Amino acid sequence: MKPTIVLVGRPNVGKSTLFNRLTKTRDALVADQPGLTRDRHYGVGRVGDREYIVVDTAGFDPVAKAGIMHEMAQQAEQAIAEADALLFLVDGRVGLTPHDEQIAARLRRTGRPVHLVVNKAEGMQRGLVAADFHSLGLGAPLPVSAAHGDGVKDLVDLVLEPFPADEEPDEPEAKVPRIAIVGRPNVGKSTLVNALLGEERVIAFDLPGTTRDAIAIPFERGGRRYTLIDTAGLRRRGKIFEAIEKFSVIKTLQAIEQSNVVVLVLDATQEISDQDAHIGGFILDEGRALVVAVNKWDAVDDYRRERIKEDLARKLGFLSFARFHYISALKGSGVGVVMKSVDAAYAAAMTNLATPRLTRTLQAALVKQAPPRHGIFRPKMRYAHQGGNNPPVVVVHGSALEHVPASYVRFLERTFMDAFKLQGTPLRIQFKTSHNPYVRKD
Ligand SMILES: Nc1nc2c(ncn2[C@@H]2O[C@H](COP(=O)(O)OP(=O)(O)OP(=O)(O)O)[C@@H](O)[C@H]2O)c(=O)[nH]1
Ligand SMILES: [Mg+2]
Repeated sequence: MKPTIVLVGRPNVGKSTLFNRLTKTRDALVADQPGLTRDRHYGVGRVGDREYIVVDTAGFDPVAKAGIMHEMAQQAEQAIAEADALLFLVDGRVGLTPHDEQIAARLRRTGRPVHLVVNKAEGMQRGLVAADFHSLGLGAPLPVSAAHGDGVKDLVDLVLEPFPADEEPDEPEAKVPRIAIVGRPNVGKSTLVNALLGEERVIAFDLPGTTRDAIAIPFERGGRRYTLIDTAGLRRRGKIFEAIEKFSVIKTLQAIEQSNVVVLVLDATQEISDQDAHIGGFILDEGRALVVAVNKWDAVDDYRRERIKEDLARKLGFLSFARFHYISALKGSGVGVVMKSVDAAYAAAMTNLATPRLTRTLQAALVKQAPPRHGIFRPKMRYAHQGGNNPPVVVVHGSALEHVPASYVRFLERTFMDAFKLQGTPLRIQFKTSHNPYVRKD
């Protein structure tokens, strides 16, 4: 499971700047989708092949007690409680302030690992800029420049060091689809899960791995086996699931990351919110297979049904690779079709794409529409092969491919998805500029 790094510090120390730097490389791997706005407080980053979740806690103030600041502070408190590592940012140009001391005192009480990061240290002497902050009693201050990148790579290496790298799960157990059911509070996740499990008995006991792992619950339905990831907003109490009061974005992200297929539950009686869209954005960013269940369909009239469909097309258009189902978890209607789509989405996510057919599809796409020339560069695509599953990755070989625009990448994605009839999973294109075999490199 990816470790969660939470950024804390008083206003203006550079949390958002560091957040952007920590998540930038990862975002660049995913083609921009129209209509997709990323939540600028939660993101996934990577160094080498190590990935991590980053949270920017803007507005964290241990003394704020009311109003919107209080609301934001609560979110921040929750992120701090769920952090694997805390990065406490201070401003090396301003020096130590009383506010820093208050935050430090608060962070020490959490008992979580805290790294003291002295930002805006570019062009300053490491020892000098750090000296002021030893008195916080949080260990050696680490000077960085979020704006220029100095020291950031070392910082991430240090922070990630205690966390084991994820191993690819490819035991037979990994062949059982792992399903996460996610959504905002009160959309009906637990009702859906209970409808899903129905009278079926849970076929094994909970399998907690480490304490950091989500709990996985094996079950059987229609003769097929699945594993349900016990998620944010959902906890098992005896035999049934119930909603827990606290919605956790971090736990939602972790569940998405640990699953093969996500069922995103929406509430037909409510507007589609930014939070719904942001969760959808994470699912897309993680490349997960997806089924959307628009719940409480029994509780809305025809007028409202039309409105919600328009709303969905407008706000969640970037999830059009997924099947949308209109269901009533309470009445048990639509649950079967959701599971049918889960099966189809899983199959699509795990499909093997034969190389000759991939290359033929690529060539047909090139005939239909060649990638545009970019200045003096003319991208050339030669052949394609599969580079992974869940999501399926198509590796395209050629030259000058760094100049292919995002719109053309999306055209290729659509072409491959149509050709292979992939329903319910996103697909990634990866470009490889091949070496010229006639040029010796010694
Ligand atoms: N010189 C210098 N300036 C920086 C650095 N990092 C951030 N800044 C500047 O500091 C200011 C605040 O940066 P933000 O990233 O918005 O700070 P923040 O902690 O997110 O602020 P709040 O969200 O208001 O709590 C901006 O003007 C940044 O350009 C740095 O490494 N060096
Ligand atoms: Mg900020």
